[in-house]
Amino acid sequence: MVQIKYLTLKLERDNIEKIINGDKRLISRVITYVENNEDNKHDILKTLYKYTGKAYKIGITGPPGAGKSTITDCLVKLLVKEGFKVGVIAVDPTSPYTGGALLGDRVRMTDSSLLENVFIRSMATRGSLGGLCKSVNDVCNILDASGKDFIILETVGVGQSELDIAKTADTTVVVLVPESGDSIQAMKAGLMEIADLFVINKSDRLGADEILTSLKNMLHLRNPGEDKREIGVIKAIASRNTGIEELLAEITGHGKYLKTTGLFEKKRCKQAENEIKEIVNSGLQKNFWNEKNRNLLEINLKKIVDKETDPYTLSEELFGQ
Ligand SMILES: Nc1nc2c(ncn2[C@@H]2O[C@H](COP(=O)(O)OP(=O)(O)O)[C@@H](O)[C@H]2O)c(=O)[nH]1
Ligand SMILES: [Mg+2]
Repeated sequence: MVQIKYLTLKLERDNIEKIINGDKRLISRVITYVENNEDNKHDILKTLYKYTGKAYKIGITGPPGAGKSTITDCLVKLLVKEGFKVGVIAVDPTSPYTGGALLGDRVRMTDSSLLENVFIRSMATRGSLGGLCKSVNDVCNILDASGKDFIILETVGVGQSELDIAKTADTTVVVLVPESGDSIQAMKAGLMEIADLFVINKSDRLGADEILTSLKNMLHLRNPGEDKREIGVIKAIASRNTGIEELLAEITGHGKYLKTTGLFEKKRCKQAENEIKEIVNSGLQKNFWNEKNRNLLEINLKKIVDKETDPYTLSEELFGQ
């Protein structure tokens, strides 16, 4: 309670300005506060929302071990070198980021400029996916309000969650490796649909050209939808910092394409729609499973197993019908 009071009070005064100017300690505290599902967290998010909208959001997804974190690491360094402020949200428990320290120093840059201009947050993939999407959106908004030019979202591409999280990004990069060759044919349509750009990482290994060809063939068969642009496929060796400048050029190119065709605004509207649905869904869940309904469920479980009642009737009772 003390913390709530402190934050709300401070937010009304000068701390808003500190967050907007990128005060790391305060940003960390606000994120933790929001992640912990504190009751008045929406007050904070409401206040910060009007400062959002400036950050360009890059989603990086793909199978575990494909090199997403290594690519993120290189990309962050390149962006900072070009004078940008960057936020990273890693929705992957195995991501090697700790307290702002990035992986090995592959690009010459003083640590202080990284420390000053980069904010990294790892998020646990705790339990429910729905809740996770909302938290990612919340953290994105906080980082956006804090003046980041780019936000990189790293998600491990294994299920529905990263497809949902990809909806948050302006440009979604799907990372594959030569070993993914066989699975490309079987690749979920979903992953194909969310990709604005492909990276064949670990091109130092055998099979990179083969996967490049089969991917391009597949992309020709793809239903282009509204986005008529040809999808870029880039080869990279992230562990040697190779292909990263090309990747950034493709991302920037995609962003420009979206803006000149009017698709960007549409995308942002779609993102807002998804965001609102996530907030409403999480609110419904929270309100619905109140003590009364949890008890009603509890006392009826045995009756369902004994066939004295059934799940359908019980759901109707829960809905108060
Ligand atoms: N041979 C090779 N190894 C790489 C390359 N990029 C990353 N790696 C290595 O692959 C492993 C997994 O990388 P990581 O970035 O953690 O993958 P993530 O799980 O997708 O985030 C690490 O040991 C990296 O050093 C590359 O281009 N070539
Ligand atoms: Mg990773």
